[in-house]
Amino acid sequence: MAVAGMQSQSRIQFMKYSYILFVLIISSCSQKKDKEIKTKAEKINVIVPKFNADSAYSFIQKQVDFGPRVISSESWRKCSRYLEKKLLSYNANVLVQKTQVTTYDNKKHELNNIIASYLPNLNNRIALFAHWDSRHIADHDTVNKEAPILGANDGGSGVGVLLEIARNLNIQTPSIGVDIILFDAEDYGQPENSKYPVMNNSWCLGSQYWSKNPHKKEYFAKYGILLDMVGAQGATFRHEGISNFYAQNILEKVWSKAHEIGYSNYFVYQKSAEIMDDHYYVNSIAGIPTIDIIEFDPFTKTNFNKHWHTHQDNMDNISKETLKAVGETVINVLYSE
Ligand code: AHN
Ligand code: ZN
Repeated sequence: MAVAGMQSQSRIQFMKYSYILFVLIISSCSQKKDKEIKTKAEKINVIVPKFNADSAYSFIQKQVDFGPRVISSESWRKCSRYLEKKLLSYNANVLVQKTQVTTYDNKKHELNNIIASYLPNLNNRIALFAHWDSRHIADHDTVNKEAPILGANDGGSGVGVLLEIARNLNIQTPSIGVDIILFDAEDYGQPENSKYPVMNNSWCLGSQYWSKNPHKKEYFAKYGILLDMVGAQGATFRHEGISNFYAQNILEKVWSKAHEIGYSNYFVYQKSAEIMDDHYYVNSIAGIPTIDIIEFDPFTKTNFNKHWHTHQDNMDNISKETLKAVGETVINVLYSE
């Protein structure tokens, strides 16, 4: 009896231990599974920070409040300092690249390219561009043609979107390096019927300088996105000719992201003419494949925004919905890398 009792006791003990072992194996298996699912989910669902259009709008207001940002002017100087400080406050590495230029009207001007870098030591980088100066004349207006413009959309909007992206880059580190490059003197180009002798390459002086003298030796970015006139109500963007020549795959990448997140009304799959803009020099001199997201208006003669180079390019020309469409698209592209 005693032997038989012991036998049944040890059988019970054996069963007990095998049960514990069984539970342990099962739970460790399911833990492993959980982990696998989590890493997969983390890879698929990258958390994209929220682009705030009110914030982008306020950054445009701030620039416009300085007055026209015409190169070498007092408003221009104040705005340059504001942009530098703002980017520093978002913990970027900030560098102001300064030089002197002679414009088509034979004047000497100062030029400040403002460059903000995130994760500067990474080789895998994306460059985001906009111009921060505003035009010295209103040559497409009917009145006050000689007075400088506020350039809320033309100049202000691209910078506003990029400042809001900088605010987000500071909150959530992306997996690639990002450079935000604000070109100066894009808009001091020679007007039509100018009394001065024709000057080639009179536009985009800041991007020409930077493309020949990048802020860092051997600087390279795998691609670039230029934002120009990205704030007007109902704006549409097409596959601009120069972008399509140098960086068709980047157009595809950006447009498909825009469609994926619901902005097909803004980003139209249609080719448009070549536009001389900062990206031309970034592509042809610096060799960085770069696209231009620039408004295409089918109803104007120039195909630019209806208030282009007029005094109506003020805050009334800015729509938060458009800023959101562009900002969310670009930010989603960045965080999908
Ligand atoms: C042309 O006038 C052909 N390009 C000028 C591009 C531009 C001016 N973007 C903003 N302002
Ligand atoms: Zn312009």
